Amino acid sequence: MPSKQHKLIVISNRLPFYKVTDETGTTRWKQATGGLITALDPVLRKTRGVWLGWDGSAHSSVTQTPIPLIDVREIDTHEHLLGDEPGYYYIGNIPISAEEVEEYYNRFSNGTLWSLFHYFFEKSSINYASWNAYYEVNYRFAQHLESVTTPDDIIWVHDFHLFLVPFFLRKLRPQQMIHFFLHIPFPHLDIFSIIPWHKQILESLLCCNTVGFHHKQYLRNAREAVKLYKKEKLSTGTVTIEDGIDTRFYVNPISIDFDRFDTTARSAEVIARKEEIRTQCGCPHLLLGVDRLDYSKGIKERLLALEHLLEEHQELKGQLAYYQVAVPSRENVEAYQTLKKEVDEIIGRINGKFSTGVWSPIHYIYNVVTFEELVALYSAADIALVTPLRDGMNLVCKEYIASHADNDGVLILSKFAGAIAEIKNCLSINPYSIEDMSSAIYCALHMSLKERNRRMIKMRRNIRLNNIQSWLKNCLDLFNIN
Ligand code: ADQ
Repeated sequence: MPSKQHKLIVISNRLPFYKVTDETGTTRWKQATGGLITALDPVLRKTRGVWLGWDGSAHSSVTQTPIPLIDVREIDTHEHLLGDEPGYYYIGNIPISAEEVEEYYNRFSNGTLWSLFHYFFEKSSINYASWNAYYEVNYRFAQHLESVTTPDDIIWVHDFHLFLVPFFLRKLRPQQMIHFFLHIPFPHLDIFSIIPWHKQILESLLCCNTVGFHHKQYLRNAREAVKLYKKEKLSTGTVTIEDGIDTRFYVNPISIDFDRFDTTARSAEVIARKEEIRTQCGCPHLLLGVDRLDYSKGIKERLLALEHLLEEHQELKGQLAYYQVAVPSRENVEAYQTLKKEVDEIIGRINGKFSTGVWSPIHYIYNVVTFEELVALYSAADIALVTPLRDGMNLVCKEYIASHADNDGVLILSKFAGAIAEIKNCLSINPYSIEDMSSAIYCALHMSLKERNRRMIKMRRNIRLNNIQSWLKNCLDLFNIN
């Protein structure tokens, strides 16, 4: 754990709490969840650290006065989503205006960077006004960081929304320890260099003491980009980077709180709910997909694979049900609105084509589900379909494994998910091939119990060992603050 004089300061686009306004107009904070929050909440509580980020709402004023730091005990919702961890930390809410929400968040972060870094360059728009807003907001984040930290603190910047924060902060604090972790893929140079501002992004990464990636290929791609960038710098002399910073690139795949999923899956309530789901499903085989509704997750292609399977194997009609749980995501971005419409249409078409009076192949849950419900769904599912077209890591496949305390279940996993490097006993597929996915599902449906157990036991051993706690420890060891 960080020592007293080296306080850990986390900065990410979103805070671990968000604001909701109820029917009476009263606004209150709610605890958000997710892998990063699970990992960092306990360490920040123990060390009285600080988490800076945005609350997700459009602010009427973004003036540069110091932001107040809020003690999380004051806003504790007593929901205990993360358990009963003692201690406390502070959050600082960085204001973003309505126009910046559109330009910095919707357009540049999600419309340009997310799409390009996931190899969807046809969905990516290059827009100078959005870049300017991204630049401004990143600058503001760095200024707030400076105002609430000391040069002895350890700053940990997370993800693509904040690529430029290290650059601005290094200018303000030449001696500061600055670390960065990228949660999405770092693409090949051919893709990365499409961004007119790719040199600024690299320059900023090279202002960090360490930069972490989920997969060795992302690290290789980043190194290639740096190599080219440094050569360009030497030949043109136009780019300046901070001298004297030795930036260490490393690979440390993020994971999940294995014990939390495992313990919940063994609880009487969740076992009862699992049985209920199986009864409601009414078929011998339950298949499951859990995703943010994002085009990178390959949901459309997966549905088409199921359609293909049912067309090829008429005998499977009435024998399987596919549950698609989708959490609404980035609903103000056009590509996501289009995707939602397409998914609705495909599901309607497939159900229309195959349903009988008593059976429908696809069940669609377009909502956030509680943690216990999620674990019950995972443990009820015979097969998990995790088929992203591209994914930095993907936590869903690890959550599915951790929820199978019965050592049963088959994981079908895309070869384009970062998680594929660690999970060897899945059925690996090409998510662009409908036939490949369809045959993998067929194979999973016919896999013997012995083979399912053999594979699941190995996968569980791996994820139990390589969990969120070990991910965090590896990072903190690198920062020399354990
Ligand atoms: P995401 O793209 O959000 O994360 P992922 O890693 O799959 O993708 O995490 C999604 C999370 O949302 C999972 O924890 C899952 O349980 C939860 N979830 C999904 N649907 C839900 C629903 N309907 N209800 C409740 N919870 C739901 C980014 C990168 C990933 C990387 C992570 C962490 O894109 O590649 O793994 O960060 O670094």
